[in-house]
Amino acid sequence: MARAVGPERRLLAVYTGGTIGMRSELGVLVPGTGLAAILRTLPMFHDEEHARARGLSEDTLVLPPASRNQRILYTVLECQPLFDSSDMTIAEWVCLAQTIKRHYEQYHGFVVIHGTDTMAFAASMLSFMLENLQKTVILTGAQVPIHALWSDGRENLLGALLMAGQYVIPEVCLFFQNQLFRGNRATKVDARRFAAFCSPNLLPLATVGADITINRELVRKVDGKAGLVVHSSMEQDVGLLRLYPGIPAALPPLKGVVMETFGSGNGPTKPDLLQELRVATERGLVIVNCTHCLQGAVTTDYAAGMAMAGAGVISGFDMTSEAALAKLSYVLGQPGLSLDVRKELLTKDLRGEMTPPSVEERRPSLQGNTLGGGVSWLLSLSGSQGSDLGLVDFNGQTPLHAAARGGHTEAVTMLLQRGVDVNTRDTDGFSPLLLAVRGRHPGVIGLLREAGASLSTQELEEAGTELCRLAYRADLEGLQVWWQAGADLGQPGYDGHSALHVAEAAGNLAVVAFLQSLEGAVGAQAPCPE
Ligand code: ASN
Repeated sequence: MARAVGPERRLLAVYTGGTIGMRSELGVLVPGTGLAAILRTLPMFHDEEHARARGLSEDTLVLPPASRNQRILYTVLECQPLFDSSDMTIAEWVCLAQTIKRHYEQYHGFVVIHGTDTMAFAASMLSFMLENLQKTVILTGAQVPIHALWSDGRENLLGALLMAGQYVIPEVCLFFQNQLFRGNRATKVDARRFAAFCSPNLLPLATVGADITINRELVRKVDGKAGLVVHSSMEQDVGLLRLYPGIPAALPPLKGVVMETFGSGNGPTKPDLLQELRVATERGLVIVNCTHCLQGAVTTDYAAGMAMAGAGVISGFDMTSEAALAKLSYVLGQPGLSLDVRKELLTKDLRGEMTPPSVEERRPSLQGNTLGGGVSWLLSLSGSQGSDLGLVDFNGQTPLHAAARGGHTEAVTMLLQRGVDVNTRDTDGFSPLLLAVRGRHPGVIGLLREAGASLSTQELEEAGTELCRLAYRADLEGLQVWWQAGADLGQPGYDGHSALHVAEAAGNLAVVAFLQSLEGAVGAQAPCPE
């Protein structure tokens, strides 16, 4: 992101329709032609005196000076026909992307004037179609026609022109009510208010007030050398399905579906629906899970969310449904990719459209207790007898539990040398080995296993669901520690599916390869160290 330099910045404003230029006919609003002519009459949009002195051509408008040394010149390209954006389809958005490509070298930036109803879809689609974008593209529009006395159109359009003219923000953005959003993060939330859009899971890239505040760290960086690529081959056979309580087990005949689920990605767990989903995903239907909540992300915290994952539904994390639909169309439209590669692409952040969970967030949270910080105290007890070291806290946890949970190899070694019980259980039946697995401490796991520790039957049986969860999240490290601790990686989850099955369904190739490399071992346990 940089402040644009140079005395003149040239923009192309592509006018596709929408309320901003609409007129009333027989009491209803319809798209109206001649937006450039209206803008020419408004001094905030055109400095006629400067245009004449500069000898600008008829089709070029020029803004009054926004800064001392820079002028923003722009040309309005009116599409034929103009649309209420409710009529826009992927085909129109492909044309739009191609128009930008055709004029890419001629202009410094682009403003797309679009109806608001499907503007978030349009911005999402364009973000996937335009790869290696190095120039600013901003969509904007209005809730009230620009020629009305009280209209948001003037501010929105002027703001979009100023932002695209004065800054290089190499992204597809959406400008509305003084906020510049990443286009594939925005969604329309109000049918009438001027603050019609929000970006529920990402802060705005910029906010305009008396000053312009840019969130520089959010703006995507570009590969300086790569040229613009337009992906016109988008899959049209994709759709959106919103779950509702009691939904029957029938899926639409499409190639890709964005499923809007409840809460954090949950759905009904009735067997016929899960079976329908499983059969469909195995047949090759690609289903992406997005929450129908405005804010938040898809997780597998609930069995009802895990069931979706187990049926082969891919997590859309915190993507808006608009972005997920556009991504699905883009990924399924790419020629020559295998189904597994397509599924893998869907789990990746391609254009800043989603925030996949970090490794830290994937880790199970461990609640500390008083013993957690007492390792130095423990080491100071090196003269104690084994019986003191076997004392328990109110959860029935021994110092070995605490040391294992915290990954303190030195303390574990000392405790084992003092002869503490390696298979001691707390009041929940958890062993130090299980806590070391949950804390991902391979060093401690190795020490405990060498000392003869093993997971209990209960711990082994309950591992199945956790293993499926890790496989779904492509969490190899998590799976490896379970394997090291002697868990049976073929142990089924609560719905009868194994980690391998879940990884295959989710297209997590590295996990599939790992589990297959244990072939013969999956269904058995890691050998116990001598
Ligand atoms: N129906 C209009 C459109 O999307 C709504 C608007 O632009 N405010 O074209």
